[in-house]
Amino acid sequence: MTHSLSDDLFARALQLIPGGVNSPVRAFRSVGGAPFFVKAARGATLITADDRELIDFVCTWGPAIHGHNHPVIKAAIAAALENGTSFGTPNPYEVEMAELITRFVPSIQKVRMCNSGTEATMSAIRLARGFTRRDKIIKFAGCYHGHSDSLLIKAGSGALTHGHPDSAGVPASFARETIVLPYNDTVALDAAFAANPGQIACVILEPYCGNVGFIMPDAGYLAAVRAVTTQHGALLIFDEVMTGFRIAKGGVQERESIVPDLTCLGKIIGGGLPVGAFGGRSDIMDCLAPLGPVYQAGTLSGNPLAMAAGIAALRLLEDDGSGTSPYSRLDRLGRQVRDAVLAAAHAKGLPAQVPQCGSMFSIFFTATPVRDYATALTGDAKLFARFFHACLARGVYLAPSAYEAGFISTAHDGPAIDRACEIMSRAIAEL
Ligand code: KE4
Repeated sequence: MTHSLSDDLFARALQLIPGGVNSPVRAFRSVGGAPFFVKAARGATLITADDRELIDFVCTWGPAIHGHNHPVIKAAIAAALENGTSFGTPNPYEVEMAELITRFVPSIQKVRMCNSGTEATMSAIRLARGFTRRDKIIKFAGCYHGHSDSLLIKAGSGALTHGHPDSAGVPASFARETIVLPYNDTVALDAAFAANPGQIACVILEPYCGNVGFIMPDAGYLAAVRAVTTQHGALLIFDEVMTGFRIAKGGVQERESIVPDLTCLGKIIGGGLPVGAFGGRSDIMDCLAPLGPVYQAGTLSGNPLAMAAGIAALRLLEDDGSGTSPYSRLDRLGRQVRDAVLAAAHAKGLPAQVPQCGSMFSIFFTATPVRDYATALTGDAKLFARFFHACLARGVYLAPSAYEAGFISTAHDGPAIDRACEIMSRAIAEL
């Protein structure tokens, strides 16, 4: 076994950083083995500390929709850097970002920037509780909204009862306020509202799930969630941290013609730098300090470098100089991956589901159609781990978990997608 620079770096990291990583999923715990370290990235490619080039289907978990280190985004950051890194005051970039977000996503009448998706969803929940003066919230099994206490909760026994902590350190009193239900189940949702009349502040969901693998809603499900929240005076929060500007310029809410009350954003709007945002109806957003009683703040919120990068990324979604919409190209690339994997699995006699929409996809080795957390678990995670490493050995990096989504960038268009599909097909054939 050759000794690698990544091995050396990981050994040093393990001494000083819990698990050797600054975010758990990077540790490869669910697929086994040790993570590689990346020293550079460009286009569809990661360059590891040992100079291996990998075709990347993680895209830094979503932000790199234009590929890594896009020259236009890089130039925007460099230009902003000439004037400093952070002012702690309002700056022109924040206004331009707010104008772009509210134009791309019309349900967002006002928006507040923050520094991560976790901050965005945590703040949106607090705002919903403050606006409705209710304490309970509903989330769905398999949906991940970052690591704030109220959202690290899984279904208690009998999903209608209160949740219990999904992490040590979350007080039971917090968990009791979070109801966890099955996704794609309108009966459970109606029952939860009936069992908690006048107590539910909001329903938060990933309208297309990207943290349990990729799962799309049944026809009519999102409309049913919208109807029941309106009926009971609860707010509907779309967590589009992952799907925002990726599934469509206006996110899932544009594609599905659903108008949520609040939307959480992140990833793409930072162009690769740390950003989150939440926004929605003005009457709700105006409850935020300094106007209203709901407090929310952030030292680096609206940071000029992050705003400049995000503005460049959003503008490229309108026109990246290719003469065609990035979304039609991204969907073609997504279908190419889906078709290649399904064909290879079929040839091998392996049951597989490859849900895909645009540039998001995932691969479940199961014969069961995957429509929620329970059916996602029917996927053979051990087989996925073998597939993951077979691809990695041949130069393709998939998300290091059977329960994550894959992401494609416009930079994959061309030789990279063809080579990646060939590698994934061969990896399946040799499983
Ligand atoms: P961050 O706090 O990681 O910026 O965002 C949290 C978050 C909120 N909502 C959705 C729908 C998300 O997907 C995320 C974060 N996604 C994970 C990927 N599964 C980030 C990767 C990680 O945790 O390292």
